[in-house]
Amino acid sequence: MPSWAYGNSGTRFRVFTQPGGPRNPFEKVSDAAEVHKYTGLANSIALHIPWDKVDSFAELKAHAEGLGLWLGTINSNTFQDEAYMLGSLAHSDPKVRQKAIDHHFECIDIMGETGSKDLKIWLADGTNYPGQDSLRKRQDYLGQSLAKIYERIGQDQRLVLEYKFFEPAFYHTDVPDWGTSLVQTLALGDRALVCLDTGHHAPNTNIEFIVMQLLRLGKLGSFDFNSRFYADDDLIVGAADPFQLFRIMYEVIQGGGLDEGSPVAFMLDQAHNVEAKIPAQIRSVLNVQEMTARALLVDNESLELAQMRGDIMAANDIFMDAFQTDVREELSQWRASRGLPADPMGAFRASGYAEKVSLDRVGGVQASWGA
Ligand code: PSV
Ligand code: MN
Repeated sequence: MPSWAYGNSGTRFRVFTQPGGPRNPFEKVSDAAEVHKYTGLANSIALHIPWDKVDSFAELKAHAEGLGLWLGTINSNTFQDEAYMLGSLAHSDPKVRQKAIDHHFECIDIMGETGSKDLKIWLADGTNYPGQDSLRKRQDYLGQSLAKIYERIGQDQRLVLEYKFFEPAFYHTDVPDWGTSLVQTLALGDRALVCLDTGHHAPNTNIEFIVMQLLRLGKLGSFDFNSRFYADDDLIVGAADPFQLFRIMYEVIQGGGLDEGSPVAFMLDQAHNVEAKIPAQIRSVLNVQEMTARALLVDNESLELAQMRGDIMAANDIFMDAFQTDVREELSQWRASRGLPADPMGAFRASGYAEKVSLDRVGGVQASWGA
């Protein structure tokens, strides 16, 4: 789960507040623990630095562990400092690049304290106008900066490089696609992998193909799950297109991404601008579970036979049969058999947690996207 999903967020038009919003990383962790409590599926929370900087990460870790969570991926942030207006790791000024590299060193130090395994890098670097800067030089600078960061990470740690085709840069982005992330991480080494954010592709991109290819190459490090109707909407995963989520999970399963010891870290990266945040995270986790369960139902033996016969319609029927199977009742039973509530959304609503925190959290400033 992303810590930032619990704070207020919004668009450039307005960031709306919600009653009971967390005011610091400790309260974000407490909210995240609610999601795990009712789903049994989300036992880790990723932090964003500097948004989640605290005086003592040991204390934050103890707080998380006390609630049954561990502190997961550390996300760097080189997109909110004045110095980064024209880029960070790919900036043409070596002083700005060094500042961004130093920020990543700080993130690596924090990983040592939190016990985090992954350093996730997403860059806002890019240009708005043709000719604004040299595409080629920036790519070389990026490679050099990443190499310095990679050198610092521990043997049991990884660097995951996230791509995004546009925004905030509109003409070119320095890591726009999985190909660029792949070549940059291949140049670094085995502990550098690609992060696939499902919202970071042009409309109609076949994301499951990318999933298949990265798994095939052993280079899929992590997911940022969310869904989109138009741009990088960061909506609840599976809300816009459950069938796409099913197809992605099918390729994950086929490629060994769900196997014991799989290198794939499954994360949500969502912003709940107007909906209640904890229920939105519960719904997201359940959507992934549901589409995973359906994808596990594909009769692969019959599918392979149909594929070998060239029987297009039979193959498609087998695939669609699994997608169209309602697994909700069986998942309720699965939960009940583990001492979890059969209906996590209902159980959270009935718990009174939302009402309680809105009464308790008096004073202070609510955390929001950017703090
Ligand atoms: C960028 O759009 C992104 O997907 C990256 O993962 C950032 O760290 C995150 O969103 C911040 O909201
Ligand atoms: Mn992301």
